[in-house]
Amino acid sequence: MGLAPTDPAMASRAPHVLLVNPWIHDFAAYDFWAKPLGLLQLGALLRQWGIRVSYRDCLDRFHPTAPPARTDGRFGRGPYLKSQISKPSGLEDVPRRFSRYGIFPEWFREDLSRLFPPDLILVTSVMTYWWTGVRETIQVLKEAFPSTPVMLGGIYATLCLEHARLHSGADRVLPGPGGRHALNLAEKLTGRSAASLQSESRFDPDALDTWPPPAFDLQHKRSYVCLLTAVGCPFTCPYCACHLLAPKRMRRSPEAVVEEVRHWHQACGVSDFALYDDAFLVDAKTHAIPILQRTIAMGLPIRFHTPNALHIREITPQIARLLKSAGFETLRLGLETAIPKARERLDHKTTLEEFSQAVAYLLEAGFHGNQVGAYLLAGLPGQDFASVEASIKTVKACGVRPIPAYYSPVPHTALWEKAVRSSRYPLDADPIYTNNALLPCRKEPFSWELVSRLKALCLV
Ligand code: B12
Ligand code: SF4
Repeated sequence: MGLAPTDPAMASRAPHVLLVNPWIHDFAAYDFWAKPLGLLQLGALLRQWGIRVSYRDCLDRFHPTAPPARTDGRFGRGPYLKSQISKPSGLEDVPRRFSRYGIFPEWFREDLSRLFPPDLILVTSVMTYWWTGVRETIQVLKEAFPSTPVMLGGIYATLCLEHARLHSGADRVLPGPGGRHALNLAEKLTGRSAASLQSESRFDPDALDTWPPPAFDLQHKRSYVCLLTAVGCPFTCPYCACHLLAPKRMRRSPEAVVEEVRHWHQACGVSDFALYDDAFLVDAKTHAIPILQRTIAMGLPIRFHTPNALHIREITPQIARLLKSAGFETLRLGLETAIPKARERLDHKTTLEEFSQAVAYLLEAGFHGNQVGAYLLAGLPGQDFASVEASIKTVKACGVRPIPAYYSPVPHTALWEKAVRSSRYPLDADPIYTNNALLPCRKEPFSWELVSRLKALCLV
């Protein structure tokens, strides 16, 4: 990627698209295996149609101007740079510092000044409550390239479409999955028909195996790579927007997944892989099991992490053994609550019996209790914190780590209306209030005392 002064090749006539991963504005942020996978997928698609792609990552921990990056979080994770900024209006009374996470604005401006002006800029977005970071990024892009159209997509853009149209500063907001958008944009940029682009690349937006591997090579460094083996989930949990973000379940072939892993390991020395799937273990017989078996057969010294949680119900003794042999290092399970009544009301993805059974299988397979974490939702509308404390104790009693997942209300989910009614903030007026760090659905103001108590209880 070009931080070097403008590459003369850039001045040639092939269309040029700049991809941008925006800053995060938040009370806290850390690179827990967080990469703009969707944006890098679009980059790979555009490139294969002959479009020149540049990439600027406002969250780059390995920026050439930065001091050597710390990866003290292990397995490739680590802290972002940060600069304190003023709190957004409405949050002035929160007793926490608010920061811009990522590279300093002057570095970003300098990087942009070295680029040949792009024909189009694509900006991604993730958490709804990070939207002010998106807006600031777009402001800087507009100063640098006033006549280049800026298009915004991604999760915030999809979940808060009208808000993004009004407030992000983008010229257009393109919600939903990106494959078709990429094709339409490539058609306009290259002047070729979508049909000819598709037949040349055999690309079908609805067939994941026809997508090229995400363009992780555009990053300065790959301390880990994120993998997506399938999109979509058969469940519709009331707190989750998966059904909206990935309405159709699509899987890649086990061969393609394993080849991608081999490629990143052999070509770039990547040892850590974070699985972004919503439902990796669903239909395991034809999906996860062959992927795990092929991974084991490759015999590479690699590790896998599942920050996005595995489905507890699908964990059998065989799957537990395969996960262990394939090099799974960090396992997260989507338990959400361990209170029997609350469990039944919350979702249908697991039961407490299935949880303790799955944990037993994992421990028998050789996982250490510290490697296995159970996410517990905290701060749900009307939730009593004593129940979170009780869940923590139950999880600990099973011999694995409880991990509180502070609830972030998500528009268009079944729980949204209740969240809006129970929040002390006007959630539907501004996505900034959906920040899980605020515990926005509690009537009482944010309390360090409560968060510290939960943290202390979770210590093993
Ligand atoms: C992976 C993931 C994470 C990763 C980090 C992801 C990241 N990059 O930061 C981890 C595990 C760390 C994480 C953590 C959390 N997450 Co999360 N996470 C996801 C997940 C499962 C997948 C996101 C993803 O990368 N998908 C794969 C890529 C390929 O998709 P994509 O980025 O959407 O890109 C596609 C399109 O959007 C589009 N596109 C993207 N960019 C662009 C740009 C343009 C111009 C165009 C045209 C198109 C386009 O094209 C792509 C291909 O189709 C989503 C759920 C989901 N299914 O989307 C939840 C989700 C985003 N997470 C969510 C939540 C709640 C959280 C947590 C708060 C959980 C908790 N309580 O602790 C934390 C917060 C972390 C923090 N503060 O840093 C919520 C969002 C909440 C919100 N209010 O926004 C989601 C939606 C899940 C849910 N509950 O519904 N998460
Ligand atoms: S099982 Fe997980 S990914 Fe699927 S809908 Fe429920 S929370 Fe979302």
